[in-house]
Amino acid sequence: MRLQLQRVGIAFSLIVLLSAFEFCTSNNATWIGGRGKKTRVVRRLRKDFRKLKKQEGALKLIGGESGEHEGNVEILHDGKWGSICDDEWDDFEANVVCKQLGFNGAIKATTYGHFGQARRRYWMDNVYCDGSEVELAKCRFDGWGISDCGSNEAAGVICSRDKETRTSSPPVPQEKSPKARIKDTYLQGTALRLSGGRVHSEGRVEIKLGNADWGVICGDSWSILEAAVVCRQLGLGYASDAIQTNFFGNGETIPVSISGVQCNGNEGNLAECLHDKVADCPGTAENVAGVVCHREMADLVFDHIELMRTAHLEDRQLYWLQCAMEENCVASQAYKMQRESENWHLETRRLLRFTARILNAGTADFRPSVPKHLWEWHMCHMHYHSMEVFATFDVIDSSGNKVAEGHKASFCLEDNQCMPEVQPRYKCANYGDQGISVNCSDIYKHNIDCQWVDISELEPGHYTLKVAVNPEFKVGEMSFDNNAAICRLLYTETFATVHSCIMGRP
Ligand SMILES: *[C@@H]1O[C@H](CO)[C@@H](O)[C@H](O)[C@H]1NC(C)=O
Ligand SMILES: *[C@@H]1O[C@H](CO)[C@@H](O)[C@H](O)[C@H]1NC(C)=O
Ligand SMILES: [Ca+2]
Repeated sequence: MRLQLQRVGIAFSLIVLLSAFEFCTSNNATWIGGRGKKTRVVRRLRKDFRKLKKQEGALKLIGGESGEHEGNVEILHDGKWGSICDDEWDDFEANVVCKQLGFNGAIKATTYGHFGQARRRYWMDNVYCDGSEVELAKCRFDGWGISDCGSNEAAGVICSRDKETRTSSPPVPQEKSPKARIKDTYLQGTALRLSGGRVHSEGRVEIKLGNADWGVICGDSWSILEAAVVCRQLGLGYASDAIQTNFFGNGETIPVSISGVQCNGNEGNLAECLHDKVADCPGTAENVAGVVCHREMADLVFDHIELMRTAHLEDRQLYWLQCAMEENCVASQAYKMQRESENWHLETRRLLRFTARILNAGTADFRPSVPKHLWEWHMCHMHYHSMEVFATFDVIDSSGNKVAEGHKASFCLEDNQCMPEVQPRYKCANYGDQGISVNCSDIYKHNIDCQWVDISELEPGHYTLKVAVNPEFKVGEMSFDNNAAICRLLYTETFATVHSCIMGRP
């Protein structure tokens, strides 16, 4: 990176120098002869400069089977293409990649060499984007070429197929197809059934709209919230999975009836939910909504009383936060200090610490969304991480903007405290099984690493603190209405209090 910057830097200084020269001497006739030559040099330098700028950080997709919109991601650095490791790779990074390549966004982030093994050395590992970056190289990562990944860990993307129309005028906001309530569009009523499953509590979702034939539902944007409504309506309990697949039979033979179905998750009938007025379903055959329902289900409840009781400030030197930095638990400003200052480890960060206590009040164990063989070993904290985003901590200002960065640390799920007659069963140590048993709590005490929000850049004032577990609804639960604590945060120069918490959705 440094080398590249130098080259860009030199080219840039030369342009400045020559332009200045041109200005000083432009009145002197004897220079006219040399000027043509000089202009050419300037022009060439400018062109080289543009070329350098264009190439460094450029992306391409490799190994996709059904088009240019998918593949493993490769990035150009220092004139050479390299692969990207899939550690910490998720929708945020995939979106930045797809947008940089001119697509509207990502349908999916792929991992474990979905599009084949990495063909080249890894240029980037542990990439972390907050979603606002215009190119992948602007996201945080371990440094060019620093990686501990095997060749089967190539990161990839599947981008939304319609290319953004590139115009010179400022981009027009993408027009979302308008939505309407299903029951308002199909006044003759609707019916629902599952088909193609191995058991009756799973399958692709089929819907009958009025007198029309049975059809399937487009899998785009299909989530556990919509699946929960289907399971409830059919009397099958709770949704443990929302699937976008043709696994439950060949979707091609059945027409897609509706797309863009969107529920709050608490509706009793899918007809209460919204859908696209004009159906639009890219990749129809492999993109059919399915569900898996279960009668017994976990239900995480976040303990907001414990949060209020334990919240406090701590100022800590970066020297003590190196493990935390490795796990992306501090704000980006800290990484900037590390890059720019020799004595970065003497700088202090201000942390808002608190205890997160999460009870499973459901009827089934809460298990991580990622199977054990895919867990990530985190050297710093000496345990495996089983879930990419188990909890989010956000500080929000009065206009609704996130002002302190949430973090992306994963968690190690275990039974820390159980009700009297319940035996704890999940333990992180020794590659133990991870999970939270019914009537047990997983507790992240305020004094452990990463159990904080980095508020060093925050101005004193009144804010909202929002702490949420299972925020992306990756694992099914009985209810998501008790997964978040939404609290008031008063922050002065010297202290912070968290109060007036209410329970809510992530
Ligand atoms: C132009 O440059 C010549 C030689 O470098 C110098 O002798 C002369 O004084 C300059 N004339 C003006 C108008 O700057
Ligand atoms: C969990 O606790 C609730 C209420 O205290 C109780 O009704 C339920 O039977 C318990 N479940 C298990 C599996 O211990
Ligand atoms: Ca819950």
